[in-house]
Amino acid sequence: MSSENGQTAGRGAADHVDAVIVGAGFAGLYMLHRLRDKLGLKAEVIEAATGVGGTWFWNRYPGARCDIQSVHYSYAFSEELQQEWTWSEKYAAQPEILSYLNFVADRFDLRRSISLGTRVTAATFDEASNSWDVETDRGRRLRARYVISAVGCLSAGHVPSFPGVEAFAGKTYHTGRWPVEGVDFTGQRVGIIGTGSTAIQTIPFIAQQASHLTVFQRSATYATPLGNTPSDPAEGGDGPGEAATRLAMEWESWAGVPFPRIRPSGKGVSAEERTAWFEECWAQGGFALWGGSYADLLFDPELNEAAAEFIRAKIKQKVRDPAVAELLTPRGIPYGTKRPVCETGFYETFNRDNVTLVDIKAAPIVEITATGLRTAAATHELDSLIFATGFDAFTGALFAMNIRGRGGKRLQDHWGEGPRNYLGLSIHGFPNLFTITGPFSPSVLFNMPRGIEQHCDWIADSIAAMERQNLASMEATAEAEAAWMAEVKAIADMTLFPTTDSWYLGANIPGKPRVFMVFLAGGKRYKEICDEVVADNYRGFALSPA
Ligand code: NA7
Repeated sequence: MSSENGQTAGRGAADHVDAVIVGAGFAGLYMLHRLRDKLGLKAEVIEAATGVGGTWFWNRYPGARCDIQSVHYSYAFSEELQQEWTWSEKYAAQPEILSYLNFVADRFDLRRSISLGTRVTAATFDEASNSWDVETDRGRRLRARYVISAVGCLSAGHVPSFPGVEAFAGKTYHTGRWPVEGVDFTGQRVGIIGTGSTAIQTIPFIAQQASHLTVFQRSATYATPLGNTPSDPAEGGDGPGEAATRLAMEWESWAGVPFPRIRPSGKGVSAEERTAWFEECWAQGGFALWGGSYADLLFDPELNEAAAEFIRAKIKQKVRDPAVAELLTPRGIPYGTKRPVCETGFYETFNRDNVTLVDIKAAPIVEITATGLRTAAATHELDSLIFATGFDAFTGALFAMNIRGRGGKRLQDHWGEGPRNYLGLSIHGFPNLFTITGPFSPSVLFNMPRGIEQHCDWIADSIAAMERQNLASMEATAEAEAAWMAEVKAIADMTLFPTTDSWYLGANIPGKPRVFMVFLAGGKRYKEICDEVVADNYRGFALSPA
């Protein structure tokens, strides 16, 4: 219950701000800059970690690296920033990206508005004052007109509930919560559960350190070579004056990463020609095969199967033991409908004497014991166990904030049958709450910094419009939400994506409603829609005067 001065009965006084931003990664840092430095609002970032960086603060496992080129995986909002920073590698590693985000925090004097080591424990909308009451685990309360979630899509780690895990005498780790001080596995018998993106990045590194590495695989993954190199200034793209061209090319491409040589269709193309083109894309590295080969790769099952077969043949060439190669070979799911994975020495790691691959689909994990892990087929003695088991994507971190909207309704309950929102940005019943790269925006299937900047700009412009027009609240209507959900679903259903169990669908979390959570018509189309909504006087939003 709130009183007029923003105090809540029985609790301490609230600090009044215009906006609370939750998270200090790529999204939170730029959102703060926009609101505080461009709009002149009193904005504060609350961040659970002890440093800025978000994903790149937490995911410090050996081998962590971005898999779109560094020059594209950067902010574009400041020409000066772009000139002041030079990436050392084509695909930057986690320490360098973290340094970059720290550089940005200093460059724009952001730290003075960021509360580190502080977690939001509740955010409750007060209908009487049209503002949010935000509580933290440090006992602080903030009263804000706007709350902006910059918590990221993949920040709530998922550790499956294997029986006996608490009995394990060794150390356990989750790749998404890697110790800041690092881990030395020298001489240890290490187990890793999972063969998704993060496992595929870290396995080659851990194998070099551990006395033995046991990889527990449930599903094989299609992985293509990253092809990282030191940055090559001759390649261009980040010189003075090149930023505008690069930005335009990013927006022209479906995933925000330019592949100008993408071919429109692989239909009717001879097998020889396809293979030759796949080979070129393979050599190009990164997401070239997935996002730069044929525009209908993720629509046409027959073409997709040809790409899948191409990758299967490559795995066979790389892995010496045919039985291990076969186990590492994905079958029965279209290529690229789970998050595409880039690798560096992953397959070759299974040629090492100190690495064992264990099939936990054939013989599932039964329990974790004090000294290791028991499957239905064997017991594996381990000193350390790594969970590379992914994230409760999109919704996990939002739910963790205990968000309550109109009528005290909890977001968890409101989304009991699955998340729903408008444009990925706004939720009916939760006024003045904005979600950067929320579910149903292009988010993880678009260049994240580009999508983040577009969202932050849109949110900042909308808040500016509200302030100008003296509006008290802005909220998606139920009708707009329903129409958006239908549009996102209709687009997804045209593709092969929903045919595969993936975290895009929530299928990796037991009991999570299955809803495809990414807008798939590309960032450019998405941006056009967001701009049209504004031009149409915020079509689909209820705007309430103060
Ligand atoms: P992912 O890609 O979700 O991979 C998780 C892996 O863990 C995957 O191999 C899963 O197998 C495996 N997993 C998950 N739960 C279990 C259980 N219960 N038993 C056995 N194996 C399990 O997570 P990542 O962290 O690698 O990557 C997430 C994103 O972070 C990535 O896409 C980038 O965007 C950054 P499954 O395939 O479900 O059979």
